[in-house]
This record gives sequence, structure tokens and C-alpha cells, in this order.
Amino acid sequence: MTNPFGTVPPEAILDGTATDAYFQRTQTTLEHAGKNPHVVAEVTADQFPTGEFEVFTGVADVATLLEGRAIDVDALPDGQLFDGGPVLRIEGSYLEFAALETSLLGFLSQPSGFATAALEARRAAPDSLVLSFGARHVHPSIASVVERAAVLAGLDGFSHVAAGEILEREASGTMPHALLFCFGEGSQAAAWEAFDEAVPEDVPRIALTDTFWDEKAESLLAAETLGDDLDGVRLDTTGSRRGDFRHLVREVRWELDARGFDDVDIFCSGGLGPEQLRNLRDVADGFGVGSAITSADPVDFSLDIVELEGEAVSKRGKLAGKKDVYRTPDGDHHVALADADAPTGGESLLEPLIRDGEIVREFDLDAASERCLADADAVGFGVSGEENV
Ligand code: PCP
Repeated sequence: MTNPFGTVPPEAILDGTATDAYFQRTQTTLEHAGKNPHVVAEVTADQFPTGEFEVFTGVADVATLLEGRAIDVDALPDGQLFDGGPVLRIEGSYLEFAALETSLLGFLSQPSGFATAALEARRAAPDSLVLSFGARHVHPSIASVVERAAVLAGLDGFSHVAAGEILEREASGTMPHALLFCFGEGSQAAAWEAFDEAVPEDVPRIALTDTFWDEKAESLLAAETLGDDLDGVRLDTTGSRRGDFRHLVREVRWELDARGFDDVDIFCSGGLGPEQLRNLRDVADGFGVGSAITSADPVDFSLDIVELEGEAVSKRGKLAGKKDVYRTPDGDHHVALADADAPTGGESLLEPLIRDGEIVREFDLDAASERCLADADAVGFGVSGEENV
């Protein structure tokens, strides 16, 4: 089937033509020269710990990419946090994987950036409902990558329907402003009533209450209109109209409570990041977070040869030799040469991924998410942002 959107097809990724041209030139040159050295190559972001942890993910796609190649690969588990040192290590003849480097790094860099940003949101509002709303900001072909990263980082759900089919989880969501426009100003109650009548019972009744009038007025109207059926209101107030958003949320809460609608939850969305979540988490019940996740910088991974025919080598600025990384009992990340002693009580983190071309690991998103959240606790991820409360 031809690809109408011009995205790179899976076949090109798997056969190595989804690559930077210089790898093809390198391949041609090495074959011409009859060279194909045995190497150890490592994927790293920072060489030494910096004090800033990031989430490692994308490893299942890397396993699919490297399957069938005559190499051994070790990698961090999916969802593990890291701070310096290798996250993945390949051992074998260089030409077995040379042309795959571009795709390999791409599979890791952007998803790990999304997951790290999603974990920042999770940790900023640990007890609130937090949903991923950012699919609209990325190419639709990678919406599932965003939503998977959100689930990995412990968010409570996401909005993208096709991603839900891939991840075998149902997408969340209620109504956009477009629904209110279709009924028109002054007919918000009719829109919410129609929604209540039309959508399945298991869909929460969350009325969007910032479209035409004041948020307090629309929220009270929604509560009066749907009564006990109303689960919540969502304030997506545009930034230019927001003023003091925390005060606005508290005011809506007060006015709902004053009229006996204390069961109605308040959800907020629109340009919210970790700082805003920390500021609102005690007054709002839940959040939709989009660009704070999708605008995350990719993790700056690179792949470097660190051992050549059994000898330690390195590019200037990189560290020679095969390494291991450890989680120490005090929650630090420790980087050491593989033949050095492990730190006392340290848990070695690199695990077999591929042995002689065969994938030797299973992937489970729930287990990876549990690992991610447990490791976030272990290393104190996101705690330094607490002063913003
Ligand atoms: C929300 C809001 C943001 C969307 C979610 C993504 O959509 O307007 O732009 O969140 P972000 O700002 O964190 O990236 P809706 O309220 O459904 O917006 P509309 O109805 O206007 O499409």
C-alpha cells in the first residue's frame, strides 16, 4: 500500500534505509576495505551523573529493530530512570548494526523525552486525575507514542482513540468547544443535555464551561441542568482571559458548594505544566496536559564505540570501556567499568535484551509503569519542584 502521508514506512526502518546517508557511506567504505571490527557500542546521554534523572523508554521498538542481527544487546528495563552512563549496549560486528543507528536513537530519544515530561506532570499532582491531551500537537502517526509514554509515566489516561486501540486501553474525553458552538450561545444547557442523552452511560458527564460566559455562570448552569448526572465541569479558560486561574477555580468550587453541588468535580486544561499543576492540585480534581508533554526536548542520546577488538577506546569527551550502571541504596545512579566492583548494595540495571539476534525479554506496559513510578520514588524524581507550591 502506498503511504499517502509521506511517513517513512516500517520496512525502511527495519532494513536500515531509514538512516543518515553517512552510515551508508561508512558501510560501503568498510566493505570496500574488508573491515568489520568487533565492537562494543553504548548509547548514552550524559557520561557522568548530573543530578537530573530521565525516563528510559522505546526499548521494545529497539528490540524489534535489532532482532535477527548477529549481536548481543543489553539495556535498561523499560521505564527505568537513569542519570548518566549507558542505557543500552551492543556487542558484535559493527556492520551488523551500523545502518540502524539513526532509527535506534530515534526510537529512544523522543519517547524518553515524552515520558520524562509526563512523569514530571505525574509527580506534580500525584493525587489528581491527570490525562494526556497532547495528541493534537504531534504527527498523527506517533500519537500512540505520546500516549504510551503518558501511561508509562503513570498518567490516568489519554485522549487519542487510535492510540487506545494500539495500547488496548480506552481513550478518555467528553466534549470540545465545537459541540457548544454547534448548539450556539445561550443553548449550552441543550448541548449538555444532548450529550447526556447521547453518549454511553460509562462516559463521565464533564461539561465544558468556559465557552461563552463566565465560568461560574456556566458551571452553575451545567449543575442545575444535569443535576446528579453531572460528574464535573472543565475549565479550559484561554490564557488571555485567565487572570488568577487558582482564584477562578476556587471561586467556581465555592459557588458550586454553596448551592449543594459539592459532588461536582473541577477539571482544568489548556497550557498546564508541572508548575501550574502544583499550584492547582489542592483546588482542582483533575487536569488535561498536552504541550507540557509533547513539547519535551528529545533526550540527547548518542551511540559511541567504547571497545574495539577487545581494547577500550573512546571519542574525546566520551568514556572508554564497557560499562555498567547501578541504582544504589540511597537512590543514586552509579556508572562504572563493567569489570570494576559494584557499589555496595547497588542493583545492576542493564539487562539482556538480545542474545545472538534473539529477543530475550518480554514487554508489559503495566509492569514498566510500576517500575517507572517505583524508581521515581527511589531517586526522588520531581521533589526539587516542590518549592513552587
Ligand atoms: C484543550 C485545550 C488545549 C488542549 C486541550 C491541549 O482542548 O484547549 O489546547 O492541552 P495543552 O494546552 O496543554 O496542549 P479543548 O478544550 O478540547 O479545546 P478545543 O475545544 O478548543 O479544541
